[in-house]
Amino acid sequence: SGRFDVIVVGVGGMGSATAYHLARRGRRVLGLERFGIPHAMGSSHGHTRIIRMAYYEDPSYVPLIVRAYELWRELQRTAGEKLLYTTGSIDAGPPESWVFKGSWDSCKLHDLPHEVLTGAEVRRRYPGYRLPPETAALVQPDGGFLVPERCIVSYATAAQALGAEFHAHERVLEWEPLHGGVRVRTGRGTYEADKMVVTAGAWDGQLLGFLGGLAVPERQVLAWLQPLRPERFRLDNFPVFNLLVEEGRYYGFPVFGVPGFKFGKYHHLEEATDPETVDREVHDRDENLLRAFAERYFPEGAGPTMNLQTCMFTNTPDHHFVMDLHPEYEQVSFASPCSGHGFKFASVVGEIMADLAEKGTTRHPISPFRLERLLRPGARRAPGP
Ligand code: PYC
Repeated sequence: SGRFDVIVVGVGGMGSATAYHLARRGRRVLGLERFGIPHAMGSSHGHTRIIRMAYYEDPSYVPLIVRAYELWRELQRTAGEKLLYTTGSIDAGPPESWVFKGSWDSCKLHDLPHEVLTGAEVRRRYPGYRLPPETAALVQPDGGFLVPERCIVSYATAAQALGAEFHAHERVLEWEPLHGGVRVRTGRGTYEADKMVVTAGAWDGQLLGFLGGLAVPERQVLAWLQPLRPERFRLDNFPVFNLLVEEGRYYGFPVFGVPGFKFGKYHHLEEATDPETVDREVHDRDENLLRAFAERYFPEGAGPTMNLQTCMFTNTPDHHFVMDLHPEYEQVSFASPCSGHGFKFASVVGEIMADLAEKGTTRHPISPFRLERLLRPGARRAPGP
């Protein structure tokens, strides 16, 4: 047992960053993680995570992603390790689609460098791609990917060097508010702190009852297929993508970390799940759905299967983030139901959560991500078609 300034529950992408920012500000931090640091049971694994500046989901994410890039680059310097790979990003779909137009709007609004190409032009420049010729594609040069496991290790290591304590394989069983603090009981001990930050991803809803129905875990599946033309799926000639086609919305990466081209479909089979019982095996129906996409749009990327993995999204009703103070106990704050597009923001979410824990407010523009909007009727629809 012991007394801390802040207890961070969940040491994945968001929690490791939160612990680091708090430790850097001189706070005594305890990070509690029920699995290992890092682990592959939640939403912060898989070798690569897209980062992109053009933000079709809503341009209000752009100021946050600009700060996230700064913080990732700072972490790279601290860690002495490359964590962020810049490949450029492509956001493509029918010319009137939210993916293409939303991305273009965010570039125009925030004055981001970009180009607009047709599917045919994309194919000439990046020959691994075979998009329908009439596709509209926004190319943004800052896009790329992060190496999530290394980001977590780097934040945790830097936080430890500043005095943060982490306990892995220690599950939080219950917590209670105290006058001026919190008490947290785990499988191994009881701890008290002035503040608590919950960044437990798919487990947020278990720890914070008010998130029930507002942060719904979903099973997700990723495939890595060996490219038949490996020279067309390399870091230097294959931008990460978000692509809306008639089969749905997909995303993908050049070959990195696994000898295969990685991609997935947003909301795969639309399987709401429970993090305790989620099916982490991959079945033929999962692989068949993904392979059919690659065969049509990236046929030279559709060779033998190299890897298949499951992961989880934690979706809010409108698929925008939620990060805020607890509605009843201001000594408790939470983040990370990020609806499948959050990892890239972990660095800045860590800074925001450190602000909320220290002062209850932040200079960052998080008003679109407050809890209150989800409690209002009428604001609940997911974006997109
Ligand atoms: O934000 O580009 C993204 C992304 C891809 C898969 C999940 N999120």
